[in-house]
Amino acid sequence: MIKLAVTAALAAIALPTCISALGLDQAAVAAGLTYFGTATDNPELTDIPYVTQLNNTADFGQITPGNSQKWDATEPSQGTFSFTEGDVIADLAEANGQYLRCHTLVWYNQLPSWVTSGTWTNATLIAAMQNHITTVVSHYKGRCLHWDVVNEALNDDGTYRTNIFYTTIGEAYIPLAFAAAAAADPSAKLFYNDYNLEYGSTKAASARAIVQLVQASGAKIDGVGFQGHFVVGTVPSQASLVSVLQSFTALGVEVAYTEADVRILLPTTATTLAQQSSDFQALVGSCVAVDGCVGFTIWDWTDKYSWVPSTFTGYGAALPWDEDLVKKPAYDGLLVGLGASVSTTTTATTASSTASGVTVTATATATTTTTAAHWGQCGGSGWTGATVCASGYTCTYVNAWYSQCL
Ligand code: 9MR
Repeated sequence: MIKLAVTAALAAIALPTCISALGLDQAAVAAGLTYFGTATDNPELTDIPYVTQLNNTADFGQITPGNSQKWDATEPSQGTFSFTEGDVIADLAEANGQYLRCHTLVWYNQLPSWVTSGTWTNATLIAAMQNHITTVVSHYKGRCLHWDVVNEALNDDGTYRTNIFYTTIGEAYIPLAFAAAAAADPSAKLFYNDYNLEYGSTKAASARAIVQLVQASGAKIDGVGFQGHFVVGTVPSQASLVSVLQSFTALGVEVAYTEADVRILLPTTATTLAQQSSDFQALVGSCVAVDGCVGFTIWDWTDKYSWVPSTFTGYGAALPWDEDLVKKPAYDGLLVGLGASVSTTTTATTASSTASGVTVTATATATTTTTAAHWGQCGGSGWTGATVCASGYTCTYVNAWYSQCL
C-alpha cells in the first residue's frame, strides 16, 4: 500500500453562508444612500397586512403619498384647503421615523377644474399658483425631506408640455414655483420630477435646462427626481444610468429615483421575473454608484396596489412584492444592487500528494453563490443563484416558480 503524504494544505473553503440579513432601507443606508422608500396611498391603509409591512423600517425608511398631497386633494376649490388625507400619511411616516417625500405641487394632472377651466391672466394664475404652493408647503413645513415642486413639465421629445401654467405664464412658472416653495420651507429639498429621463435623451437635456433655468433665476433647486417607470428589459445598463445621473449631479443638484417600477406583460414567467430582478438591480446600483444620488423610492411596494394594471392594458407585476405580499426575485435584485445580499466566492482547493517521490497536485475550483438566507430563491427555474439555504432554513416553494429559504 502506497502511503500518501499530504504536502500542501487545503486552501480555505468558502461555504455558502448568509451574508446579510439587512432589509432594503438598512442596505441602502449602509451603501451610503439616505433612504430606500415606497409610495403609499390612503385607501390601502385599511389593509392591515399591507400596513404592517409599510411600517417595516428595515425595508422602508421613506414614504411618499401617492395622491393625497396633489392639488385636487389639497385645494379642491380655490382658497379652500384640505390636508386631512395628506396628514394621515405624514403622521404615519413620522410615527415610524420614516422620511417623507412630499409630492407634488405643480403638475398638469390631478388639477381641480377651477384651475384647468378657470379664466386666467398671467398675474392671476401666478397668484393662484403661489398661494397654493405657499399654503401647502407651509402646512407641511419642517416635515418634508423633499418636495416635488414641479412634476412632468416636459414631453418625451423634450419640449415643454402644454398645460395651463405653461400656456398662461410661459416657462417662468417653473422658477416662480421653486421660489415660492423655498420661501415657505427653506429646509425642504426642492425637486424637479419626471419620467423617461433615464435614457439620457433630449428629454434629459431639457430637464438639465430646467435646472439651469431655475438656478439662473436665483431660485433654489436641490434635486431632480428620476421617476423610473419601465417596461421589463428596457432599463439601460447600470453604466449608462450612472452617466445620466452624473450629468445632473454635475450641475450641483442631487438626484433620486422617485417612483420606480418595472412592469411585465402578463402572465409573468420565470424569465421575465429574473429580468425584472436584474433591472431593479441596475437601477438601484446606479444610485449607489453616484455621489449625490440620495435615495430610491418604489411606486408602492406590492403589485396589489400598483397603478400599472389600470393604466397599461395587459401589464402588471411591476413591484418587488406580488399581490399576495410575497417577495419576488426583484427584492433580491434590489438587495444585490445595494450590495447587501450576495456573495460570490471562487475558491481554489488544492491538495498535493507525494507518492514514490512524485508530487501530484490537483486543483478543484468551486464557485459558490449564496443569497440572503431568508428571502432568496434556493432553487427552481430561471434562477441560477443560490442552491443552498443557510443553516436553519429549508428550501420551500412559495409558488410554482419561486422558492425561498424559510
Ligand atoms: O399613483 C398615482 C395614481 O393612483 C393616480 O391615479 C395617478 C393619476 O395620474 O397618479 C399616480 O401617480 C403618478 C405620480 O403622481 C406622477 N408620476 C406618475 C405616477 C403614476 O401615474
